[in-house]
Amino acid sequence: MIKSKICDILGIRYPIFQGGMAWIADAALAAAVSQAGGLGLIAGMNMNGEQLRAEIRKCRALTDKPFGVNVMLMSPYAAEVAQVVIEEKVPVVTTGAGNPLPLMKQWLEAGVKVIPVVSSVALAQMVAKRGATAVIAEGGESGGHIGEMNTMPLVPQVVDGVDIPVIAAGGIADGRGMAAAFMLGAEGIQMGTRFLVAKECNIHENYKQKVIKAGDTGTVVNGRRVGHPARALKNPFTRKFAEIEKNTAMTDEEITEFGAGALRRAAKEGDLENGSFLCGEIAGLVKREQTCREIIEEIVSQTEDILKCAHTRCE
Ligand code: TUI
Repeated sequence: MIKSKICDILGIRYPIFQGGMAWIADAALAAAVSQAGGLGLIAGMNMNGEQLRAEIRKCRALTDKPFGVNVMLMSPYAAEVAQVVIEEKVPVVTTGAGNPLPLMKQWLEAGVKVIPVVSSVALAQMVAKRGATAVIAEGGESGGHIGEMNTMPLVPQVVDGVDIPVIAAGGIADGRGMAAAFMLGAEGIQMGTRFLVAKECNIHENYKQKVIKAGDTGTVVNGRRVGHPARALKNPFTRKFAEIEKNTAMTDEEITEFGAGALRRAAKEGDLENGSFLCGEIAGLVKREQTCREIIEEIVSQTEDILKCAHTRCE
């Protein structure tokens, strides 16, 4: 049975988190993951406070299991979303794309558990000192906004740097990845890409088909020039983005403007030309649509099998 301290801390069956993917992770997906024994997360990024409140209530109607909200710290709604999390008594928040310290005190005082995504040991230590329950060490193999480091070197260094549980993220989509995360000292995993093709994931069918068809070199990172690197499936949008980033005549503001609305165009409209299909490097392993329960049970069973006979691999 794959279980770790974080399961007891959060009251979940398996130490598997679903990434809080903007425009994607809604109440239906979060509830399905939580019902299957993982930790479902609603993405707060694309919602204002009242929209998030409605989504939280919808999730509560679908599951009595614990679920959380992901607060994207660069969102213009971060402060109001942070307040709604408290008012709605959401038990756990994850944060992304920045330093959560300014919001942490109010959450901790309200009894909300805080699990920040970190992309360095320094940030992990800072949030651990200020009361984080755990950290998610997310490497640059992930889809969406990424930091500088990759999962393999990041996870063990964060594990050595803090004495709270570490959840590994970035490049994990099956039991091999989960077992490897445990070997690095993590006590759980977070996955986004694998859940993109969950039956309960309400994204446009074009998005799911692009993930399923992607191979090992199917993703690319754009946005480094403007300080917002993000990994997405290659398409006309990412090619155009790469061109304009190289163009010194374009200002950073014009580049940022070019990216505006692209996540919605991908997730909701399936716009293959102008959408940004955020996706991790592990997409090549993701080959079919399954329910969240099938995904989670398959990964748990694979991980158990691998860990049971791990020693035979180096005899
Ligand atoms: O947040 C994510 N992934 C995201 S957010 C998003 S929406 C967006 N769209 C366009 C541009 C930017 C964002 C799409 N995907 N993942 C969590 C994550 N957080 N990955 C990396 C980090 C991170 C990076 C630096 C966390 C903290 C950090 O600290 C910097 C600091 O201020 O110390």
